[in-house]
Parts: sequence; structure tokens; C-alpha cells
Amino acid sequence: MKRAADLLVESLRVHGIDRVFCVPGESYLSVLDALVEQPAVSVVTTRHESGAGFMALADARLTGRAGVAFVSRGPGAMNAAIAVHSAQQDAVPLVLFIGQVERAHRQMNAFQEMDYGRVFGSVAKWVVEVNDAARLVDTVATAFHAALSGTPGPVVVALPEDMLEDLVETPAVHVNRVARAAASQQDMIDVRNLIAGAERPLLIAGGLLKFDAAQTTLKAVAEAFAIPVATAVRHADLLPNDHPQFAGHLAYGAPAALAEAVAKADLVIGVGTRLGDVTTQGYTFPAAPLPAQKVVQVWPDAMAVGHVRGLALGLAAEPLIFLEQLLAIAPDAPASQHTDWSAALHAVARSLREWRSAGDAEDGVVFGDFVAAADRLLADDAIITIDSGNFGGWVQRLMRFGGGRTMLAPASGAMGYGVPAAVAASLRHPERQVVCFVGDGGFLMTGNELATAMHYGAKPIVIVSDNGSYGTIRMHQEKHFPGRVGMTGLTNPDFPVFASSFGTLSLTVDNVSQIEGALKAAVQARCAAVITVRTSLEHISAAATIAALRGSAA
Ligand SMILES: Cc1ncc(C[n+]2csc(CCOP(=O)(O)OP(=O)(O)O)c2C)c(N)n1
Repeated sequence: MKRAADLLVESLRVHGIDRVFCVPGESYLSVLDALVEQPAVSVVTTRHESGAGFMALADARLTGRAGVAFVSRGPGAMNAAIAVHSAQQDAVPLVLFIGQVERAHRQMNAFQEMDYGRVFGSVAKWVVEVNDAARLVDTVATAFHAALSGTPGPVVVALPEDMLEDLVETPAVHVNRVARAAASQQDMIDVRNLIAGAERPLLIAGGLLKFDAAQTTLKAVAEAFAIPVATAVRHADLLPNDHPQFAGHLAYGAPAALAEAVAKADLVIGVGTRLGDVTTQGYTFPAAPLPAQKVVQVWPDAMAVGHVRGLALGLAAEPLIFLEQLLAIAPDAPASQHTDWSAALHAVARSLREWRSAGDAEDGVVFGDFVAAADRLLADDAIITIDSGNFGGWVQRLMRFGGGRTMLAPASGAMGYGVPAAVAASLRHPERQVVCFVGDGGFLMTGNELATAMHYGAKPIVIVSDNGSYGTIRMHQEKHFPGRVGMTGLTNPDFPVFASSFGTLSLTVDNVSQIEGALKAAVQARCAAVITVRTSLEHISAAATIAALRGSAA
């Protein structure tokens, strides 16, 4: 006989989970107790459940396994909800374990009781409450299976407190095999014919290709067919950005030159992307419901293929398997019209990265100057985490990704992801530089996880773009209601002092001449560091100043 909590932890180990993230709670004390006895599973205790959830998401991206977080019932679960939503939007496998009131108290409005099925029902792929300890092991196996199968995503498992203490006959702890579908031979012939018949084919690569083997194969396919590759939002790292077939990053508000260039494609092949709102620039390219060009979509879940858009061909197949199948039927030599077309797209993508400093603005550093220097000075295999906000537009525009330099950022646009993701990345890859870009808004949402970094010896370098504003929203205000400004100004703490109080190295950049020195000092220190950049608010985005926005709105 074994305690259910011990079986749960043993199940985690069998599923290859070597790290979980949590805020401890009295509702799952026996799991914490079982974790003490399981050296194969390390526990990272965070300072807020959103931090635990975001760390689990970042860890999942880096390991290819499901991220795992444990949180307490009610309030803990609500704090973690942002990560469940991000996992759904980003198609990242996440298993969130939540404590639950004891079974006898269910449906009685007990302390911190919630009905997780109703709370997470529209976001999670599966929500389950384990009321019989004898079913715990197979429920855990099913939970991982659900998180990893088809469209990866979040699964919520509620654990009644008393159930975890039950003793049960020891069932075999097991893993359910995830099925991976290939495309049919006829579909592949059709794809090859579509490419051969196209003048201007374009492959849009998405997040399901975010692991090494897939990126190697993607590069080989791009070269064999001379097919240009644009990446879905937040995945600029799928192909080295200097590669001749790299055609740009379809991010929020992609530059007009990029949008116009890719829109000339006569065939779009979306691989491992749901071709969602942002990547398709508001469902305009390829348009929904009826695209102007032929569209092929490859995604492992038939329900998501062609979900909102008419396709020439929809393939419910594993993206990597599809790429391998495509590589196997590559032509002896790529068509010359494809070579010319991909060269033209690459030239546009490159030109968008050009940057010439004009020096500081009256109200601070133009953040592009900082990012351009970071691109030069950071390692080629640095892991870059990006929070949500306009500062990130500069990172997307000026920093090269791919070829080992990883981009971790939530397609959900959730503020607060950056710092926790950097902590998780640094713990997973202590040998690599891990750099987080975050605004002053996002930094005060989850910057507290610097305490977690210090506790576990993580060494992220956090770049805070301090413009005293929820700048993105200010930009939208200026566009829609020019000059009518409110609710976006921020009174910040003294960030350098705040950062020092955690025990990190703390550096400040007040002007362009200090950028290189600060970056080099942070990199060389090999410890957790925060660089506070006094950023110009006037230069409110990578594309516009406030003056220009007001001018254009008038
Ligand atoms: C959790 C969350 N809350 C609110 C928003 C809406 N939002 C998007 S960007 C932004 C402001 C970001 O400000 P900051 O971090 O300072 O970066 P900046 O835009 O100034 O560069 C807000 C409030 C969001 N995306 N996520």
C-alpha cells in the first residue's frame, strides 16, 4: 500500500518531470511531504503563483516536456490562472495541480473551495478532480497525455486534500503514449505540386517547431526548396535571422514593408502555427475566412486545421514529421523563381533591422540604442525572454534570433512573463546567458521573482525599460484620442535600489554612452543583474514618436 501523494510524485518522475514550480499551500501538504523524499524532482518555490505558472511554461518550451506547477486551492488557483490562459493561447503543454478541500466538504462553500471545472472549463483542455485515490495514477497519465496530444495546452488536476492521504494498492505507474500523425502520401504529392506550381511560396513557421530537431529540419527544407520562411509571432528564433531564406517575423504591428512583401505570396504553407490573429495581422494575411492565396496548414489537431479559414489543403499532422516528409521529396535543385523571391523577401527582412543611432532624446535613452548594442554584445546562444509591452517591439526589430539564440515570449501578450521565464531559463541552462527585457509596468508585476532567482542561484540579466508609463496603452491613447492622456503614467520605486535590495548587481543607464559598459559589466559579473534603462517615453515605440502619432492623428 502507498500514500496517494507518494504515488503522484512517483508518477511525475516516470513522466520525465525533473522540476516543478510552486507556491506551497496547506491544501496539498502531503504532496510537499512526498516531494521531500523524491530527489529526482526538484521544487522551485516562487513568490507568486503567476511566477510559478510562467516558469513552468518557459521550462516546457526549453525541455519539450509538459511544464508542471503546484498551487493551493482558491486564491492560489486564481493567481495561476494567467498561466493557464497563456498555455492555451501559446499551445504549450502545462499540467497545473491544485489543492482542493476535503471530499466531505465539497459543494458546501468550504474555505477556499472552487469548482475548477467551471472556472477553467473554457480555457483548459481538461479539468479533472481526483476523488478516488485508486484512480490517481491513471488520471495523472491521462493528464499528461491530454496536455501533450494534438494541440498542446493546459490541463488542470484538482487534488482533494484528504484523498492525497489515502493508502492504495500500488498500481503500475505508467505513461500513455502520445500519437503522432504523418501526412498521407497523396497529401505530400499535392503539397509538392502546389510548391512547384507557385511563383511565390511562403512557409510560415510556428511554435510547434520550437525545438532543435524541428529547427534543423526546417532549415533543410527552406534550403532544399528555396522557400522563404516567415515566423509566427514570438517565434523569430525558428530560423537563423541571417539565413537567406529568413523572411521576417510576423509580430504585433509588423512593419508595413514586411506586411506588403509577404502579402505578394501566392502560396502560404503554415507549419506548426494556428495562423492566429497576430501572425496574420488581424486575419488579413492569409485572410480569413477566404484567403487571397492558396493556403496549406499543418497542425496536429484536425479541429484546429482550417478552423476559421478556407484552405487549399489541410493536414492534421505532426509538424516535424511533415517537414521530414517534405524534405524526402525535395527537388534536385530549387526553382530559380523561388530563389529570387526568397532573396527579395530576405532583403526586406534585413533592411528592417538596420539601425543608426541619433543619440539620446530629450527625455532619455532611445531604447533601440540599447537593443542594438545588446544584439552585438550578447552571446549567439543567449536565451532572451521578452515581457509584453512596446519596449519588446525594439527587441523584435533589432535583435537577431535563431541559430542558437532563443526567443521566449508569450503569444498571449501576458505582462509578467519575462522575469519568471528568465529565472526558469537560467535554472535550466545555467551555462547560457539569459537576458530578460521588461518594461517598468511588467517589472512590477512579477519582478518579485528576482527573490526566487537569488534563492536558487539563477543568474538572469534583467533589462528594465523605465519610461514611467504603461507605454503601449499610452501609444494607443495617442492614436485613438490624441493628447487625451490619463491612467497610464507610473510612479516607480527607485529601481536600482529596489534591484539591489534583492542582492542582484544593479546598474543604471541614463544615456547612450553608458550602454556598452553596463551590458559588458552585467555579462562579465555572471550573477543576477538588473540594468535600469531610463528610456525615452517620447520614442514610444519602435515605429513612432508621440509627436508623430499626434501629427498623424490630427
Ligand atoms: C497582464 C496584462 N495586463 C494588462 C495588459 C495590457 N497591456 C499591454 S502592454 C501594457 C503596458 C506595458 O507597459 P510597460 O511594461 O511599462 O512597457 P511599455 O509598453 O511602456 O514599453 C499593458 C497594460 C497585458 N497585456 N497583460
